[in-house]
Amino acid sequence: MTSRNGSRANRNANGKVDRWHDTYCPYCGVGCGLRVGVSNGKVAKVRGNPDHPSTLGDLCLKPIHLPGALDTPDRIREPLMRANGRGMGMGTPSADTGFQSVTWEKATTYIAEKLKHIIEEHGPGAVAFYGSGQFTTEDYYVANKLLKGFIGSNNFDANSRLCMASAVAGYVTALGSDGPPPAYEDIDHADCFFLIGSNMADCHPVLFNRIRRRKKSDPENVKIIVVDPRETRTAAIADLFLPIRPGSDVALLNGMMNVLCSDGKVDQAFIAEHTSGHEELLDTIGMFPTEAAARVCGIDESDLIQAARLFGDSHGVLSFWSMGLNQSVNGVAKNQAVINLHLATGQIGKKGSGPFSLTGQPNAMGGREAGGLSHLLPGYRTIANPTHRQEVEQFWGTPEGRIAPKPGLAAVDMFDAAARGEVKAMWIMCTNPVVSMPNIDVIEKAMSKLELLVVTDAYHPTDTTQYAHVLLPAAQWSEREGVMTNSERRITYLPRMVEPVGKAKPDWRILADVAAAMGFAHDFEFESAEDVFNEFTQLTKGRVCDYSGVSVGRLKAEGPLQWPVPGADHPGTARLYSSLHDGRSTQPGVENSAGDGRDAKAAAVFATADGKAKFNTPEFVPPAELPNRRFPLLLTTGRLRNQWHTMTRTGKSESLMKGAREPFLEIHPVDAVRRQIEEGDVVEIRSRRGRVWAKARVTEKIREGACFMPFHWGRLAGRFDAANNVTLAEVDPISLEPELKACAVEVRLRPGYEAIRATKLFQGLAKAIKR
Ligand SMILES: Nc1nc2c(c(=O)[nH]1)N[C@H]1C(S)=C(S)[C@@H](COP(=O)(O)OP(=O)(O)OC[C@H]3O[C@@H](n4cnc5c(=O)[nH]c(N)nc54)[C@H](O)[C@@H]3O)O[C@H]1N2
Ligand SMILES: Nc1nc2c(c(=O)[nH]1)N[C@H]1C(S)=C(S)[C@@H](COP(=O)(O)OP(=O)(O)OC[C@H]3O[C@@H](n4cnc5c(=O)[nH]c(N)nc54)[C@H](O)[C@@H]3O)O[C@H]1N2
Ligand code: SF4
Ligand SMILES: [Mo]
Repeated sequence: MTSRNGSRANRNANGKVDRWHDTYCPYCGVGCGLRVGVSNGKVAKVRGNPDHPSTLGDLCLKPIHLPGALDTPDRIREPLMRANGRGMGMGTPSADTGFQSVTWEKATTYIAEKLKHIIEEHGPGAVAFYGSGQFTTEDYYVANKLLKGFIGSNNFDANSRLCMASAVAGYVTALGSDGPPPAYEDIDHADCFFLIGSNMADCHPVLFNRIRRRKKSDPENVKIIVVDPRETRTAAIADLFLPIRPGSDVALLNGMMNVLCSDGKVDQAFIAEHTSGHEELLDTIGMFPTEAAARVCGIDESDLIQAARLFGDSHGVLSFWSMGLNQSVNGVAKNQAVINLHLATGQIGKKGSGPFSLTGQPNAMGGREAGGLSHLLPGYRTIANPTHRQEVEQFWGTPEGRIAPKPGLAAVDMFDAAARGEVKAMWIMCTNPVVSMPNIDVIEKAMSKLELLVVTDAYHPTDTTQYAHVLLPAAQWSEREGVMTNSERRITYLPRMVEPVGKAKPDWRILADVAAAMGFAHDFEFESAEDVFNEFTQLTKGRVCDYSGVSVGRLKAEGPLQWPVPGADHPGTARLYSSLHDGRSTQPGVENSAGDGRDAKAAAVFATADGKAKFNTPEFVPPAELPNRRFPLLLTTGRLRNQWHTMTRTGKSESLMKGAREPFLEIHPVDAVRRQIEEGDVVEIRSRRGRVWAKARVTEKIREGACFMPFHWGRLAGRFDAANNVTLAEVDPISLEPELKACAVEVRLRPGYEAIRATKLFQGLAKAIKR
């Protein structure tokens, strides 16, 4: 009864829905398949799509509330420009409406002329684009093609820099290529889950439910280890919970490796045939006796040893991780240290096993494949590689040498350069950096320094749109078609289900129009998103992330496909590196050794020079800012179950807002008592960079010495509501991902709050006496 081609007539009794479409969730990287009911030209109902192979109809609360958030009064309906061409200065009131509506033609011409002028005067390096893992693959592709291939600036970066960059670097340095090896179906086969730095229960709920079902199906034999400084809802299902000190993961992981080695729980044959660097690793690991490692982590040595034994004794271990590892100055090493555990035990490429880094955003994965960071080119190519640059230049038909040989600016550096006046023009699309970047003071400074700030968003005002000189209306989810790829490498087509509000257009289309206005019309002649996708897939042919067998037609007819899909009749690939275990090398992008006279089992499987995965020697580096007498607590930041990032959509739902209407701080009772802080008090959290106010939640679920705050609120909500007022922009030296999970703070009652508390106390007493 269901056709997968995006639409079907409604045959059930629900008279209100005119038609149903199969699509994909615009929120997290689980990438659930949705079935969406449209009524009178509006999205009316959101359900799970039981035919989507990744999630089989499961979904969480967030997308169910999308209908009320899509066509709201604060949607941008037309292109807007400042009357005087200037943006707001710092500290200008937020509800400013000094915008005039203009035609698309006027906005596009203005942007193109202004960009050309800035490039002539200051060179292409003065231009930067900042995009998003919520882009479609087509948006990513066109933005990168324009900036890197035609303007000649590599300054395209995305919010994925704050998110996945450490995972990308971890995979590349260990396996020779990016790309998470396992699939979701491995959950049903694993007997050990190692969840580290990930609050899956709140942030990847549908996958978490699948793990929970697996545990329930065999509670005795399936073991779950959770590593997090906070006792989250994820920790509630753990057999072993390790509440480590923020930032101490490498010590833990190296300590576990030590146990595996000394217990003889490693797979010697696998190590010998398929890996390099194990000897060097052993030398470093020797420096992590379990006792010292446990001390660094602030946990019992016996717990560390038990974690290693659960890992080493299992048949299939799946590790899941996300921001607790990635957002750290030690982020790449943390990724490498997890992958090492899998290489040492041969727990990769086989059913029920593997190192699985979770993507945060719905298309963070597609962005990686489209080359959506400042050091990447499409098809898992890199800027630094001259052959890769040449291949892409030839394909794009752009002059040789047009792609600049050096990686562009990564997010933190990009905004710093703008604040210094070096980057003159910035185009921000599909992200809200004035809330989500660390140390907002610097970001605000950058915003007000720019000569040209173009922002494309669906809503206004946001913390970022209020600074724009030119504000462009984006057609958002449901109003534009495109392709996205989820955490398990599965590619889903999203149909356009309703008309865009007002004059809104898809991001890729706006970019292509500006490209044409700059004089590149011939190279951006895309009629549809499908045209863009078809061009992109050709650039992946023969690469590890091979999409060459994928077409929009196929996705509509057959449903979602998992890359690599190296041919039009190839069914897609559940698991990377599976040939490790069956003696055949079928990994695309890598030599197949069949017939070359070598032992098939020792075939080159990984995309490294010698075909072997590499043990790196991750070194423990403590957080950039350690507690001291002035700032004695370590603040970590993160997410809430019912909110999405800067709340431009989830914040519009009354039921999603329930339970968390204002910023709060989780603090341990011992730390609270020391500061005379009680449950519900409004506190001020100060760091070297700024301050933020929040309601205290006194709880033993956070480690003593640490505290936690969600980062969803920005300054538009209240000047002192933004967690990123206090965070620091120190980055991992390899991935350039900022340390959003640890900064030194002090907490006290908010100045002036004591009087309020006294009054409250008095009123309470008065009430009690009356009764
Ligand atoms: N509801 C909801 N879901 C989301 C999102 C959302 O905004 N809301 N956003 C999506 C996106 S883009 C992302 S990136 C993912 C993020 O998904 P997660 O990474 O699961 O979410 P976070 O809350 O950022 O952080 C995860 C955990 O890391 C822990 N942590 C902090 N410091 C450390 C440390 O040093 N070591 C370890 N081991 N753990 C530490 C925190 O206590 C927290 O529980 O979620 C996605 N899903
Ligand atoms: N302190 C702290 N800070 C963090 C993190 C943390 O854990 N702690 N996590 C970081 C991470 S992992 C991430 S991913 C970021 C996320 O941070 P952001 O990307 O800044 O957050 P979003 O609210 O998702 O921003 C998306 C914006 O795009 C708009 N939008 C929606 N659909 C479309 C569309 O189709 N086109 C266009 N052009 N716009 C659209 C939305 O209205 C919204 O304004 O935050 C980072 N910041
Ligand atoms: S788990 Fe993620 S992808 Fe699935 S419905 Fe929830 S937010 Fe959407
Ligand atoms: Mo993210």
